Amino acid sequence: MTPLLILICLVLITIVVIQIGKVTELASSIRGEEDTQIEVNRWSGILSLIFVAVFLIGCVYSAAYYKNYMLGYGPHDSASAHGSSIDFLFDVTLFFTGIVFVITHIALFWFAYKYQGKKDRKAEFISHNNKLEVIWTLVPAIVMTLLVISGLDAWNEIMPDVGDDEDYIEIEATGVQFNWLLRYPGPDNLLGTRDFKKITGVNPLGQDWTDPKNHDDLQPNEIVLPVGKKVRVRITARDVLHNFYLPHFRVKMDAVPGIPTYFIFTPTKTTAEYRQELSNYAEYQVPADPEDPEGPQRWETFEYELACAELCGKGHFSMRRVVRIVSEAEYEAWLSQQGSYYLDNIRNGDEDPLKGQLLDVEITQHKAEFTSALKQALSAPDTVEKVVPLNYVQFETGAAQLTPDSRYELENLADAMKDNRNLRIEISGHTDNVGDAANNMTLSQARASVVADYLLSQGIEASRLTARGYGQTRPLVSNDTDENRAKNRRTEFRILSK
Ligand SMILES: [Cu+2]
Repeated sequence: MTPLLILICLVLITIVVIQIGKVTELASSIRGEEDTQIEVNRWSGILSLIFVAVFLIGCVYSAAYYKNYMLGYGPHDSASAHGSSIDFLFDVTLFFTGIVFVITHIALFWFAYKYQGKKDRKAEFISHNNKLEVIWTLVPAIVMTLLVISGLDAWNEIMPDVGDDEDYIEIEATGVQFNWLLRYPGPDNLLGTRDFKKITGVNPLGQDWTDPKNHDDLQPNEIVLPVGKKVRVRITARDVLHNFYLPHFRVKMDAVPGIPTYFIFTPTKTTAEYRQELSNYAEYQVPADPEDPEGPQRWETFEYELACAELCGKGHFSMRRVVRIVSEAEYEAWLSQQGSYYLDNIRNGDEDPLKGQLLDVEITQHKAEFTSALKQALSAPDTVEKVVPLNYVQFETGAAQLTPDSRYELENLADAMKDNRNLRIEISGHTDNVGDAANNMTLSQARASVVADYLLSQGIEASRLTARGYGQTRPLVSNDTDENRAKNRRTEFRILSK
């Protein structure tokens, strides 16, 4: 109802204004005020010329003034390999449209001045002019064709997919309301499969946990990439439209639910290098926080960013993510600190279809733990005791019977003995304080011997091995909680000589 009333009011107001206009016109012609009108026309013409001059000078001045804030100018050279071709295309377009912009604005206001209403001046009627029409159709058509062709050329150069033999990193960005979910492939360099039907609260991407490629995938909060390495970003969305936009790298691609797409780019400047570039410009030599004049300057706090360039809803602003471009070594260090999403959040929980099974990724991880503990022990000074835990050698409860999965850790140990021919070790078994101390002693001795027997069966010389049970006499921590008792039930070895 209200919109209808407003509409009626608007229509009535328009009619009133038109009627007043007509009355005024009629009244002035009756009173012979044609001269006044001509004076008004003259002033309108002069003011039009002043306006267009101020407007065009203002355009040029503001462009020059804000140059160092605009992408493609000042310090904002593209930070990716393909970016300069996009910037070039932008400049070419700006050149042609700039010429048209200036000419049409000058012509528009010049005509208003030149052909202002005067006494005895009559409008000329031209039905058509072939020559003019050919010119204003052909010139834009040629320019448009040139722009489109060079645009397609740049597109084809930027968009080919990576070849099989190419060295690249593949990451994935999924737009959700209102967030980017980022995924890295982990050490296997392969992203695992997804199925939207598998999406749950703890599985926001719908990853299929029976696919081993998913087991080492990471879900970091920021994008960290090594400089100079080709990156393929898989882009998709879970709900509404989003847009994956990395302004400094001239990367921009719609993220559409159900239509996975990609963008390939190679970062060419680290964050630190970009900051260095910014530090040369006065605009960035001011405090980043105006409240804190002594604090860091704008160039020091600069970060590349991932933005959503689609107006996706009221939480749109919160989709910003920091992008860090670092050296290869820093990237590797960062990567090694990121935990697998599956192992940290899903493993052995309610949603884990592989609950209780040992996974390849865990076998690899356990081997890495063993290798690093051994390396540390081998390089330790002789004054300290060199003990290496065998965390994944486990026995059936109350028995000296190895669990099937223990073989992987035993293989690690056997390999270490073969690789280090002079290594002599003492294998030791330990228990918690539950049960009879004498029984515990016997049990731990039996367990240590089982490990030694395994090594003997692998061809390791008996002279390099001793096995000893310590029962409950050497707890690592006090036996006060279940967790602590589990830590004390352990098998380890001590390096006697190397
Ligand atoms: Cu969005």
